[in-house]
Amino acid sequence: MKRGNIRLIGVASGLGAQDPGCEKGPWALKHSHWMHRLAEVTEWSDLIYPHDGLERWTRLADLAQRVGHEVERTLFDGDFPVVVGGDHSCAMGTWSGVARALAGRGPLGLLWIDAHMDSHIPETSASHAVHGMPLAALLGRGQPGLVALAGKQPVVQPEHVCLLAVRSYEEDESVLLDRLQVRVISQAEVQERGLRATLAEALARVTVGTAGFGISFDLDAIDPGEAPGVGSPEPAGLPAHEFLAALTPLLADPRLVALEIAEYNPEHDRAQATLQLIVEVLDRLAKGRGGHG
Ligand SMILES: [Mn+2]
Repeated sequence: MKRGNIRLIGVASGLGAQDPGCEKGPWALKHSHWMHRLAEVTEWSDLIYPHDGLERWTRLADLAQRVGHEVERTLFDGDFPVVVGGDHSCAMGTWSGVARALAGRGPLGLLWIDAHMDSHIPETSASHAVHGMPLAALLGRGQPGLVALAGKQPVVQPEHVCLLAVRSYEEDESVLLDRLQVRVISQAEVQERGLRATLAEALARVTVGTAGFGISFDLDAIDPGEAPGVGSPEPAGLPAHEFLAALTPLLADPRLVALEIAEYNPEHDRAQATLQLIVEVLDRLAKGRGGHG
């Protein structure tokens, strides 16, 4: 059976971030010459922009709804969705769309690769930046308009979620994830046990008892020396090369249903290092899924 194309869904929004520069990320990727080698195995949806003139929560909820519909339609067409942010608040749309598409087949597993926990609720967030909240919303916690995006809630069950490479968070986030019993693999634990062992555990977590799993990859998980093009860099992250090698089998895993790559900020990139990292991930995804990228 022919496997579907990879459809890139660019979310050109920095509405959820304090530094809105990542709104330029999808456009920069789409028009980069590095994408030429993937032209035969990928196709782009029209970039999704936030609507003007509405109140911020409403704009974010509307944006997430449109992202979710595009993701759902992509899966319905038999293609493989890759959401390219934009700030990480796009995740609320991405994974609610995937969960809807999987409904009836079983729950969604979600591997969240990120320097942060993204598990604030509005009451605990000093910045009120929504890109610090998407995982809490997907777990059914937080601003009602954002939590209800999936149509049913929560989008993911705590036991089917695993965070990896976390090294910067606030107490309230950690308390919430602990209470929900979400598995958090810190960057310190990755360093202690190794990337292969921790990724293997994470994969088990998101595949046991699920109908498929997704990967939400915040580029700030990678060491900022190698991926400087992000909005909220955190020192001492994952080494890019080793991470790519360890991630490659997951990108080829038939249980993988969608991928998200968030927080690419071309204004902070150096020598297009972050851009090239994204292209490398997409290339490995295309090869893993039987394309010829
Ligand atoms: Mn994030």
